[in-house]
Amino acid sequence: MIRSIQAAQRLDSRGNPTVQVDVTIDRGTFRALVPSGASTGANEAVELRDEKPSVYGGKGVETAVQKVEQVIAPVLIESGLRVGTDQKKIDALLKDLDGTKNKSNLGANAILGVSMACARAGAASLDIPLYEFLRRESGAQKPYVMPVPFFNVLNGGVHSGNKMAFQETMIAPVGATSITEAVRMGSEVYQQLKKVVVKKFGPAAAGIGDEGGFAPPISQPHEALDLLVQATADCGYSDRVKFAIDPASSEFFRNGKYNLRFKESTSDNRTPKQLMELYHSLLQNYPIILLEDPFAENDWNSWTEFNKECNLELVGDDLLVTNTKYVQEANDKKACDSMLLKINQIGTITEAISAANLAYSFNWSVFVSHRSGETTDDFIADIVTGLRTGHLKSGAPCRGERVAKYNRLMDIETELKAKGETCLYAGTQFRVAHKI
Ligand code: 2PG
Ligand code: MG
Repeated sequence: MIRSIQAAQRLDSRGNPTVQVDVTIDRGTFRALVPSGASTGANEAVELRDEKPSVYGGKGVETAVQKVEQVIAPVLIESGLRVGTDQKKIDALLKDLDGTKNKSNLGANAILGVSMACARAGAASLDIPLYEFLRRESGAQKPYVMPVPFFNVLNGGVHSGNKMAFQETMIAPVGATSITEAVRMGSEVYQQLKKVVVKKFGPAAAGIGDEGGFAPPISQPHEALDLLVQATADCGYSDRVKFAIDPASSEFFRNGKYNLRFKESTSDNRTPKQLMELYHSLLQNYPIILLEDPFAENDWNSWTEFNKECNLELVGDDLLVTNTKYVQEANDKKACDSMLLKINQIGTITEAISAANLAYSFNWSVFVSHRSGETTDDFIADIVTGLRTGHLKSGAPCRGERVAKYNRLMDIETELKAKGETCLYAGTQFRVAHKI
């Protein structure tokens, strides 16, 4: 029985307001905090903001807070639905109560906070960890497979102030043997990268972007990758650490062209064909294993064409927005072979799980993701474990809201091993961890 639901306006990692929800059952009170993106897809569920310019620059979420307390709480409590056994019904009720396609009525931030807090309360009511609750919700099989962490150590795009158009350049310790070792390797490369960056650009270049990665004065993707080659080699990890890129290209796609200097007053416009050639040359010269949003959310033809030519993991973020409708469309068009899973893109845990299961049914991979505006809530660490997606990205191994997820994953690994549960590490199998 849900006794009460309370919400409050709190801050995210960028200092903007976000929604916090507390769900109280007999066992106690269970909390969730909602993340928020900057490079958002046009088809994402709608985040309700107050739009009062004089308060928090228009970014307040008091309306969403009120929707939780005044609209959602009375109906959900009155429904008699139980956390633990009724998560799917709770999420369906939230969706119906909103009544719109994109959750613009109650706000995906209000709805997601309730959905997450109910899942947490549900796990507690069954006396099981959240990852086990989510595993049961999704129907994933055991054994547990710990994910490869993809650390975004160089920040560009709309996440930093440098000239780099590409948003994220990541390192992935696929050659580790556990999440704990993977975090150590990621952290060592990150610390070494700082030295490489400072040596090359001076101490001021050690400043970091929204996701905790460095943002040195570079503008070309090969410059970012060269820094990573150097730092991983210095650490002796050249064979065990691979790279990944999320250009977040919807941000710089205008009139059919990709402007690689969109953060400057000049432009460097590339046709989709030219951008494809750039990717091919990067893939040839660097150990890149994953490419996310290489093309814009409405440039479907380029996705399909590129997907024919390459066999690295091609992840749809803005393209799919964790929504079964677009996952289906992308499969029909053979546009990509992996779905990025961001819970706030769709707004309920059940719908996010459905999108992941649909992706699996197409033999795709699923890559779990944080948002650039994060909180200390570590929910996604349990999702990646429960759904056995084999990999996640949660930014650099730096800043509290980023490391909260990596720390939680190490806790889960320790806990599973202590219980004598089989607990594998996805390693080079990260794309097919759900089938191991
Ligand atoms: C992305 C994300 C997370 P944002 O594009 O994948 O890294 O950024 O949350 O700003 O959409
Ligand atoms: Mg992305």
